[in-house]
Amino acid sequence: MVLQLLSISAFLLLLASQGLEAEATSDWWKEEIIYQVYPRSFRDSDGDGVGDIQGIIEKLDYISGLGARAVWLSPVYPSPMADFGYDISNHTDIDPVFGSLTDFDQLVREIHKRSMYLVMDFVPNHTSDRHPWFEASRRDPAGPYGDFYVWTDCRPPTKAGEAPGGVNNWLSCFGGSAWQFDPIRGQCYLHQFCAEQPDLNFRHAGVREAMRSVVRFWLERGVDGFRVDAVKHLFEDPMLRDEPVAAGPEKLTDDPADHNYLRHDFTTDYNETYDVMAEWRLVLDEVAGATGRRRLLVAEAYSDLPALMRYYSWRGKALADFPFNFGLLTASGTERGGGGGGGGGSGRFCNAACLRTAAQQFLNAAPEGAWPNWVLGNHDNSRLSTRFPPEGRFVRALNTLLLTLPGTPTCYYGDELGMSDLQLLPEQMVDPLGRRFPEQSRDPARGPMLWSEGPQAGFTDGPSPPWLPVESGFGAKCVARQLRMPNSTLAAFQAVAELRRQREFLDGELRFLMETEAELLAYWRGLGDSGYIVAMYISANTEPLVLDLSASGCRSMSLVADFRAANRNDFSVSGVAMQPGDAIIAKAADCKPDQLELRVFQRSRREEL
Ligand SMILES: [Ca+2]
Ligand SMILES: [Ca+2]
Repeated sequence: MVLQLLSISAFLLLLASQGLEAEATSDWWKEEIIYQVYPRSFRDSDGDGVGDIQGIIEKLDYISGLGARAVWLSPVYPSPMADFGYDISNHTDIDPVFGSLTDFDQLVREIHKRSMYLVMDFVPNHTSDRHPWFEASRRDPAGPYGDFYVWTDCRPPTKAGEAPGGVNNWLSCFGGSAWQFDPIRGQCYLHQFCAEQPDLNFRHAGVREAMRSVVRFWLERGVDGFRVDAVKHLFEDPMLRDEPVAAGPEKLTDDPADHNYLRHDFTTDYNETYDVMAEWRLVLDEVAGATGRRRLLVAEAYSDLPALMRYYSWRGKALADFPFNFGLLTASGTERGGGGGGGGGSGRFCNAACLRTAAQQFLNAAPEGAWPNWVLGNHDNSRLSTRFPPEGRFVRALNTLLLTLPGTPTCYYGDELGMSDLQLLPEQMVDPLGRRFPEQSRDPARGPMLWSEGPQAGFTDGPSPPWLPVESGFGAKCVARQLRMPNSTLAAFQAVAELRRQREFLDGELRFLMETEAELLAYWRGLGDSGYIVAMYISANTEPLVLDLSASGCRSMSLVADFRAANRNDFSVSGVAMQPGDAIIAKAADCKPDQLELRVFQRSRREEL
C-alpha cells in the first residue's frame, strides 16, 4: 500500500539573515528571555494579600533558575489602583502596597547581582486623576499645568451615568464615552481608558519634558529599560472628529458602548507618536552612553503591522528595540481591551498552520535588521493554557515555540507552569473592564502565582486573603510539585530555555519545514550545516501522527528534548509518534539545510503496513 505523505517539501522562509546578525553583545536582550511579573500576584511578603517588591526579591532565584534573566515589572508606582497601577499619581515613587524606594533600590541591586536585568513599565498616555498635575490642571486652567491634559468644552450630563454632550463619539477602551465632565473646571477631559485616567496632552512641550524626566529618574536608579504602555493612544485628532462605526470584517460588536464599536482612525497611531518615541530613545541612549550599558525600549501597541513596524524606526531614527509582537496572541484569542482594542482573534482554535502564519506575517513585515520578538501571554489576555483547549495540553509545545523562534521571547508569569484562567463570578470581578463587560475581564489571567501545595499556594502567608482567589487544583501545578517532576511543564520550560543559549537558536536561520496547512509546526534553526529541528503537533484533532526524520538529509540526528505525553523512550528517527500537544527538538548535523525534508504519516495508515 502506498503511504500517504501528508507533507514533504521543505519550505524556505524569509528571515533575511542580516536581521539576525548580533551586532553587539551589548544588545543584551537578544540573548535573554523577558519574564513578566504582575507584582500584585507574584508573591506577598507581608501577608496583606497583595504581592510586593520584597516578594519579588524572594523569588529572583526562581526566575533566574527558569533561564529568564530579564524581569519586566508591571507598574509599582503610587496609584489609587482604579486600573491596578496603570493609573499613576506619582511617577517617581513606589506605592506603599508594593514597598518603598528603598525596597526598589534593593531589588535593582539583587537583580544586577545575579546578572539579571530590570525592565520597568512606563505609562505615558495618562495619569491618575489624583496626580498633582491633574489637580493643578482642573483648578487653574491658566496655570503651568492648565494644558497638560486634553480639555474641551462640553455639555455636562443631566443625570448620573449619562455621557457629556457636544464633543464627539469617541469611546473609552473600557467602554462608554471617552469624555468626562469635570465640575471643578467646568469642561470635559479625555480618557481613553478609565475616567480616573485622564489622557496627557503630548502636544504640550511641558508634558514631553516632564515625561522625559520620569524616564531619566528611573534610568539613573539603575533600570535596564522600559516597556511603554498603550503608546498608540498618545495622540488624538486635534479637530476631535467623530470616528466611523466599524463595518465589514472589522465589526466585532453591536454594543455602541463597546470600544470595538468604532474604528479608531482619530484616536490611535498618529505619526507624532513616533517622534515622541524618538525623544525617549535619545534619553535612553544618553544614559547608555554615559554608563556603557545599553537600555531596552519596547513599545506596547496592538496596532496593525505597518503601524507596528514604525516603532522600530521612523524617518531614519531608531525608536524601540522592538514593539511587542502580539501576532501569536491575537491569532489565538480575542484581545481583552487593556491594550486598547487591537485586532480581535477569531475565537477558533489556532492550530499549527495558524501560528505559523502569524509568525510569518510578523517576520515578513519586519524591516531589514529588525530584531523579532514573541509574546504568548500577558496581563491583558486569557492565559495560553486556556486559549488552547483542552487546558494544559498544549502548554509545553507553545512554550517550546515561544523559546525557539528567532528573537526575544516574553513569558508571562505562571505560563511556565501552565496556569489557567481563574473561574470568577461577575461579582468577583475587580478589573474596571471586567466590571462593565464580565466576558472581557482581565482578572482571570491575573491569578496569584502558584508556589507550593501549602495554603493559598504559598502566594501569601496571610492573614489577609489574596486580592484574587488562587486557582483551584493548584497542588498539581505549583512550582514545588513541578520541580520534583522531571517531565513537568516547568522542567520543559527550563530545558528549552537552556537549549536556547546555543548559537543556533540565538543567531541561526529559521526555515519552516512543512506545508503551510500542516498541523505539525516544524522548523529548522541552524548555522551552516548543523542545527536543530523543532516540531510540535498543535491541532484540535486527536489523530496521532508519526514523524519521519530519516529522510531529512542530515547525517546525524538525536533527540535533545522530548515533550511527548506518551511513547517516550522509543525514539527512532524514522518514526516519532506524536499526539496533539507533543513537541520534540532534535539536534542535527551534516545537513543540507536547503534540502531538508520531513515526512509525516497518519499513524493508522502506517499501522496498516
Ligand atoms: Ca504585600
Ligand atoms: Ca492620548
